Amino acid sequence: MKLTTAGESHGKALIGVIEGLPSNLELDIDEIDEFLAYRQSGYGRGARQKIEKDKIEIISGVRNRKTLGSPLSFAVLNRDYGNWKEVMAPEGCDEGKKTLTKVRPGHADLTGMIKYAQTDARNILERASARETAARVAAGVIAMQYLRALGVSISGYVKGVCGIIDADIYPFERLAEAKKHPLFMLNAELEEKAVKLIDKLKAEGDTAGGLIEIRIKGLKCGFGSCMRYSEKLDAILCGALMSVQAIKGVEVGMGFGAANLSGSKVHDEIYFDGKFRRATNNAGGIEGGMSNGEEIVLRAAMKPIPTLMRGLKTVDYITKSPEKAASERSDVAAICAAEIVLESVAAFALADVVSKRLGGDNMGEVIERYKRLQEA
Ligand code: EPS
Repeated sequence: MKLTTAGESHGKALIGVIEGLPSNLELDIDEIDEFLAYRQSGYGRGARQKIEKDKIEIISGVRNRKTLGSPLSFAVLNRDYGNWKEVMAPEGCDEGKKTLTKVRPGHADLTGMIKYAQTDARNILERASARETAARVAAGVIAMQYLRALGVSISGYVKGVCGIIDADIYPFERLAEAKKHPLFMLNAELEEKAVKLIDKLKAEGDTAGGLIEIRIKGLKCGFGSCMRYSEKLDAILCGALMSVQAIKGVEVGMGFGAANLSGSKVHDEIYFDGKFRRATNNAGGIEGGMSNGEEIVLRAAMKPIPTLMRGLKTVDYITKSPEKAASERSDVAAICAAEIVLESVAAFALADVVSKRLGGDNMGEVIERYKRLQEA
């Protein structure tokens, strides 16, 4: 399964093309729109989200809400394009308006300008922008629906905001509740603190990042490979999470914590009760690069948004003089958006792994082949 995305943040639309979907997958289009709305939500988002009302428009590959097995293409229109047409229109526009040369530390601006030989960071930031993730969410929800047909579910929540960390461990069934909360956190007291912190950072013209946990339940053992490094499930899933804007660290299960403990405190002891099971899940559901049948647990660290209203020190790319970095409007925190995006990219990456192992031209075939696999 392959996804190509296209589209600029203030261009006409975000576009996605998915290749490799089997036929007869029943799509819940309302759910796709629901996730697109979740991606726009969350405390700390900026004014742009009041303009956009993201919705998927499926263009091909689906008839009467069922996939045809042909490439599925879709668009998520940018409402803001109406306000940006005169500086963004592919058919001709005034490039001199809305230029950005006071490059923002932490953003793609400076390196992108050098690499792509541009004198206006707009030609970089329009694509580097996290608005691109709307297309990845739309595709990711389709992947979730493919996985759900096999009994595999994905969920997640925000575990921390700018140092306010929820150390509790929650059962999978509770995670969905998080989306009803302003910061997708499950501990109301910590969330209230985080909301106050975001208010403070906003007043100071500053921004926040955070920590997100993604979990996958119901995946049978043996997805991934211990034979070919390029097919290791942990590497594939972590690569997918790291491909999301602003993600700077990822871990599986106990992750970085495992480096500080001895083997007897890390490795999950095995028992048999009709199925092979582990007494704990420090491995996060992946051993030897393969799913082991336990829940998959992934965590990702998001850096603070690099557009600060107070502007960090930088230089102007053209004049080379010291300046404050550019800022027009910005999110203070986009941690909830990131949570939705991470669920989506994990789903898409996993659907690709599953479809490579199972093949299948239609959903009936895929489901039948999955059923035949040993549980654990
Ligand atoms: C972004 C800057 C902001 C965000 C945007 C990502 O956009 P604008 O410059 O138009 O205010 O709101 O994210 C989205 C538009 C979105 O839908 O996620 C950036 O610089 O990455």
